[in-house]
Amino acid sequence: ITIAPSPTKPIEGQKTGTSGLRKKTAIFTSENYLANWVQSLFSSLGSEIEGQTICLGGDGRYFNKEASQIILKLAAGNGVKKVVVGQNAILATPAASAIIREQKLYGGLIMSASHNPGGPDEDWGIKFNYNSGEPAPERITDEIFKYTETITELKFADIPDVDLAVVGTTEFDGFTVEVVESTADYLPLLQEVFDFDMLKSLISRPDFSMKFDAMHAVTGAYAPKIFCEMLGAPESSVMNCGVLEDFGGGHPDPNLTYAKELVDIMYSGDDAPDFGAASDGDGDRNMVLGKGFFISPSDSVAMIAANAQECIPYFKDGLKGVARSMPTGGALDKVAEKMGLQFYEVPTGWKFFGNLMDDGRCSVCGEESFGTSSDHVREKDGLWAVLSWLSILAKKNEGKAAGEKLVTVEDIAKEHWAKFGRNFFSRYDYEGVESEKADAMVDHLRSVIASAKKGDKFGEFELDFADDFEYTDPVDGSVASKQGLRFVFTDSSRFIFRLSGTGSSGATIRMYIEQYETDPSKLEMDAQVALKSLIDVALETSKLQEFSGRDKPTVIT
Ligand code: VG1
Ligand code: CO
Repeated sequence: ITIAPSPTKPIEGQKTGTSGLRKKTAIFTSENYLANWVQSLFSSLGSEIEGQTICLGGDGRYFNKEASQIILKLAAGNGVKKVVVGQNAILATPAASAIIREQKLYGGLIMSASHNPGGPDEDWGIKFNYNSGEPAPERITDEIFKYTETITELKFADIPDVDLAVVGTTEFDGFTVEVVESTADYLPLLQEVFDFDMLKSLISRPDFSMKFDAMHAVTGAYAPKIFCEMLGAPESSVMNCGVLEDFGGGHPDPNLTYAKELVDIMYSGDDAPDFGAASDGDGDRNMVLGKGFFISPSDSVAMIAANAQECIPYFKDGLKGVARSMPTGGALDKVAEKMGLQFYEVPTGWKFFGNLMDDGRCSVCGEESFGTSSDHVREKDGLWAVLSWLSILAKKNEGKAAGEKLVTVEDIAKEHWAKFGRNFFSRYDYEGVESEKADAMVDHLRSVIASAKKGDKFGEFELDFADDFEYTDPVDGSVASKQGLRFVFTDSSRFIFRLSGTGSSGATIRMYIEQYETDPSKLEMDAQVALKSLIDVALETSKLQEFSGRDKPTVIT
């Protein structure tokens, strides 16, 4: 291979956020923008990367195909020996994690802006996952950023574009590209984790129906195969499974606002399917619904954890421990307490779970942002969460005669609340706020925290403490600070504010509200009603409306 180095100059602002580098597509397609970041990644890894194998794939969004060719040339030019690429450059985020782990690769590159819309006028993104399949830790992303500030040269290999549409191997002198099916390693892994025969016995029942919405994003390359071909669901059980470069113009974020098509179907009355689910752009998020019933993600992880050992073969020996991100509702805490499991609270973003899993401390973890997964990979995994819920339903309905009433998603949730109490949870997102206004609100909240003391009254709530969340990793001692402003009250109610780190422009303010309830007469209340007074207190304390000029959120979860 000959290298045809090309000169370049540093480009400002290539700093990684919560999950990789995300910008408007037009920024990424501007001269050398992507190449600079990828070269900086390889440079920061130095001689470590030489002779190694990595994987490459993405969520199928606009620019992924062109980006793949740029990345392959840089990989070859920087001494990478081999790149395993998903067919048509498609790999769901958890599938990439599975490939890295299964094939013991050095790492992988995932081209995705996740739940952000795609297309020439929308978003693009990229992230690096390391050798246990986890999103690169901050020590690596910080290093990449340093290189982006001083970069002078791009080490392109002089090789032609590789056809990524055909499964097979292309050999160059000292560099190999292997195109694999998008389901490679991942599907076999899911078959090990779950009992597919048991799942099939539920899904093929005439008195059970489901609907999975791929939102025209990456799980479209997986769902028909898993649910229809392997588990026997009719074709009508999956929707929007064509993987489109612009996700059909939609916002591939599985929540009550952006997955409206599915939500309407699930709330259409008695004829609605018994189970509904959706996944995001890159297949790491999930939303789970019953017939006319929404499972909040904070509850979902807790309910999966509580039922895992009984219903999912992978967990037959019990869980090693559980973890959630700080803003996630505390339902999981209650499960850990009752079941005597190790419990961890980490900052937002999946990268913090990896160390705990590698160290054997945690099996199941989740975030309120529709992310749930386990240590079968080192990413959140939308299809895993969906199959987990289906496994719980399958187990609870095993042996039921035709026509007998089936245990529903709603039954499972209500039974859980009766046993553990209910953590009412809601998140308000204010998208597209001007950055200065959002920053001013954060400054204001910091000053409130600075003068707050235990016992202070916030409406009817008495303060226990208020702080800016800081996390010390119990495995490697690394510290992540300024991870969210939280106000915790003596009855364990909380509200939390943080700014999103996954946007491509402007600011998104996230407000998280939580209240714990054990009174049986209140367990089935609507979350918005139950949380009303705390929401009012949070809005008042933050002066959110005053600072942002917004009188209502863009998305409510
Ligand atoms: C959001 C979520 C966070 C999640 C991250 C990546 O981050 O809040 O929980 O891990 O997205 O999800 P932020 O910084 O915007 O709040 V995904 O599906 O992009 O990989
Ligand atoms: Co995602």
